[in-house]
Amino acid sequence: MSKPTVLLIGDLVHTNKEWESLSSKYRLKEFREGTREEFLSKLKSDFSDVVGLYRSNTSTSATGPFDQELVSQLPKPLKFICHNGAGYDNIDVEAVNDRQISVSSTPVAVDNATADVGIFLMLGALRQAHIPYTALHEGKWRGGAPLGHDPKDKVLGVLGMGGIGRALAHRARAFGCKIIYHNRSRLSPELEGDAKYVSFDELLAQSDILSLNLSLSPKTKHIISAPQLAKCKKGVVIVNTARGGLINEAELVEALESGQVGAVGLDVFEEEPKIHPGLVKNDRAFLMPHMGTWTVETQRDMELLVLKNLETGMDSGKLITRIAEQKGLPWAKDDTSKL
Ligand SMILES: *[C@@H]1O[C@H](CO)[C@@H](O)[C@H](O)[C@H]1NC(C)=O
Ligand SMILES: *[C@@H]1O[C@H](CO)[C@@H](O)[C@H](O)[C@H]1NC(C)=O
Ligand SMILES: *[C@@H]1O[C@H](CO)[C@@H](O)[C@H](O)[C@H]1NC(C)=O
Ligand SMILES: CC(=O)N[C@H]1CO[C@H](CO)[C@@H](O)[C@@H]1O
Repeated sequence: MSKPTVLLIGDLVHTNKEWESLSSKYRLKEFREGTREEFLSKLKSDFSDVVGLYRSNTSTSATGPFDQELVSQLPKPLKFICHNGAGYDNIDVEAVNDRQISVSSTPVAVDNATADVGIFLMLGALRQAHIPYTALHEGKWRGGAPLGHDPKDKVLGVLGMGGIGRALAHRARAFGCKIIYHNRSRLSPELEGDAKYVSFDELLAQSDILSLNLSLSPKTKHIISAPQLAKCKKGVVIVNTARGGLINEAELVEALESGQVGAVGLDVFEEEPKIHPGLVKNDRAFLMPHMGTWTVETQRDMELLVLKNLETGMDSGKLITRIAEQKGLPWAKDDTSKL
C-alpha cells in the first residue's frame, strides 16, 4: 500500500529533521516557495493526492490566503490543514467547514511568549519608554522624559481571557495589578483565580490598562473604536498583542492625541506592515513590529505542534488543537491528550 501524502507549504526553520523523519510514514511533498498560480495549478497535478498539509501565516506570501477560491480547488482527499500561528484569519473558515476539512492552529505554544511581550508593552507604555529610549540613542540622555507610572494597584482589564490572557494576568499579578476580565463566557473558578469577571462596559469603565487578547473575526473587528474609547477612563493605557484589526487605528490615534488614551503598547497593526503615521510620531506610543512569538524556543514549539497535529490527524483522524469554529461539529474529532 502506498503511503498517504502530506504537503508542506512555506518554510520550515527549526524542525526540518522532524519533518523529514515523517517520511517513514508518509510521502512528503513540499511547496516552500512559488506563486499562487503555480500552487493552484499543482493542486490539480502533483498535489492531487494530498491528505494533510502544513501551512503558516508566512506561506500566505507564496499561495495567497486560503480563501473561497483556493479552498474550492483543494484536492478531494485533503482532510487536514495544520496551520502554524495562533491567528488564522487568512483561512476562510466557512469554506473549509463546508468541505469538512479539519483545521488546527497553535494556541498554547504561543501563550507565554505573547504574554511576555504584553508585559513588555504594558511597562513600556506606563513608563513612556519610547522617549528616553530614542533620546539615549541620539546622545540626549533622558531627553526630558516625563515621570512614568507604576503597574502596582492599577486595574488591568483583559478582553478575551484565553490562554494568552491568563498568562498575561499571571504575570501582571506579580507586578501588583488588579485583574478584571471580560470574555464571551465566564471562566471556571480554577482558571479565573482572583480575576474578576465583568461586563464589556464595566471593563471599559474600570480599566487603567486595557489589554486585548481575542481573535479577530467579523464580530470582533473594531471592537475598540471611538465609542468604546470614550467609555474608558481618561488616560487609559491600551495594550494589543492580538490583532491590529480589533482596534480602529485612526480613532485610536485621535484618542491618543486628545489625551483620552494616555499611552499605547502595540505589537500589531491594522494594515501591517503599514502603521498609522499618528502612532509612529507619538511619544506615548511604545511599538513593536509583531514580535509576540518571535523567539527561538517558541518558534520551534509552534512548528512542533503543527507537525504533531498533522501526524495525529493522519494517524487517527483527530486533531490536538482544532480551531474554535470547528469544535463540536459532528465530523470534527479531537485528541487533546497529546497537548
Ligand atoms: C498573518 O497574516 C495577516 C494577514 O493575513 C497579518 O495581518 C498578520 O500580521 C500576520 N501575522 C504574522 C504573525 O505574521
Ligand atoms: C508557560 O510557562 C509556565 C511557567 O510560567 C509553564 O508552566 C508552562 O508549561 C508554559 N507553557 C508552555 C505551553 O510552554
Ligand atoms: C471565552 O469565551 C469563549 C466563547 O464563549 C469560549 O469559547 C472560551 O472557552 C472562553 N474562554 C475560556 C478560557 O473559558
Ligand atoms: C490569539 C489567542 O490565543 N487569543 C485568545 C484570546 O482569548 C480568546 C477568548 O478566550 C480566545 O478565544 C483566543 O484564542
